[in-house]
Amino acid sequence: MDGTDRQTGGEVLERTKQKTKRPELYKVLLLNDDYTTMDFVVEVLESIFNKAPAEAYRIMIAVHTQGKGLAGVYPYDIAETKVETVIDRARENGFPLKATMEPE
Ligand code: TYC
Repeated sequence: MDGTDRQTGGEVLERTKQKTKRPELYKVLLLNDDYTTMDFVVEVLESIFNKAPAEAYRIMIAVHTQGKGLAGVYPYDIAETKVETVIDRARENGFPLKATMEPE
């Protein structure tokens, strides 16, 4: 489907734009590793994902024990920027912390 298919309806030929919509919202996930400090992950969750301290700690422990965890849900462009910001901040501080995004 290329979005230009003719659709017949009686005498009338219409060319209907087919919109390929990507999902509205994406989950941003943090991944566990053995080297990033717990304090740094809590700081990331507070400063980049606007979590309150207790919630940031809860998410960090969930990632630590379960391998990955939900940091937030955002429209595509914002999710992408959050992932980049996490990775940039981690690298600046010498940590291998990873973040990924997936459709909600
Ligand atoms: N596992 C890390 C440690 O024991 C802590 C950690 C938590 C690292 C969450 C990454 O996304 C992460 N220091």
